[in-house]
Amino acid sequence: MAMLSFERKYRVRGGTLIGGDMFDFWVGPFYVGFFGVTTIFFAALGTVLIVYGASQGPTWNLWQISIAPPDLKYGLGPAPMLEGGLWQVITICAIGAFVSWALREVEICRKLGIGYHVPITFGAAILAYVTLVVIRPLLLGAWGHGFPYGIYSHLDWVSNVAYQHLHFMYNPAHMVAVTFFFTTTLALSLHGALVLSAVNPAKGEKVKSPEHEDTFFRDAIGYSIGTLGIHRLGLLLAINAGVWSAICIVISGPFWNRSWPEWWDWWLRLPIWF
Ligand code: UQ2
Repeated sequence: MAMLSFERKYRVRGGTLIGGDMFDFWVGPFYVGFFGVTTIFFAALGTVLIVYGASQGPTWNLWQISIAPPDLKYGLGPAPMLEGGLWQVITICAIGAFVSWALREVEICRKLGIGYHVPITFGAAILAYVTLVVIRPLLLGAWGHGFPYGIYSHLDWVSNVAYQHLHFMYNPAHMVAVTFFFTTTLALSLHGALVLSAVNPAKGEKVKSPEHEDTFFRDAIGYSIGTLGIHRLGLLLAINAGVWSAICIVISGPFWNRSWPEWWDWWLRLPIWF
């Protein structure tokens, strides 16, 4: 790997959160650390359990394999392995692996003396998942409210939950989340296109500088957010996409159990109409 000789300079000791020097080593290009070990452990165990669950199921069709959560009758208690218990253990493994990965990112940030922006932002994605399979089921009183681990089955779950609220897209937090997802793609496409345009000048010309990038947008729309600004904006948009996703699903059921179109009755009830 070509970068290795260069990276060796940044392979600094320390910055670990747990275990001191014990796990402070690399395997090839990869930093391990205590949380590298726990990531491997949870990811491997979770994967084995998914394959075991599939082997006990009715199909090997990749699209149809599904590890379902327990029946609602088990409430917040443990379920027998083949009746949702596997889903419960796999969920623990998934959260263990995701959080381990985030903490391994934190250790790498500490080694390099850089900010924690990457693990914090990954944390927004973890929050959205944990909201779906832990926080909302806890609030509703049964693990059976989590979503099944399968390609088609999780899509069916989304469809069913949406119809339970008649029109899920009338959920105002869902509207905000979708808007953040779309704006994230807009910002990244603008940014990616702008950077590539600057580094791909006409044949024989030198690569262009950020002043050219600023000038393009000042000419086009009278405003440039700047080279640092576009990354701040991207981070803000992406984190909000994850956080509003979590908000829109956690309020659906626990805090609003009628149809989402009905929520807008406050608008029709405004005294300005009569
Ligand atoms: C910019 C800039 C960049 C960029 C982009 C812009 C030189 C390389 C894409 C333009 C972005 C603007 C005007 C904000 C758009 C707002 C939303 C909500 C999408 O000015 O500085 O740096 O990549």
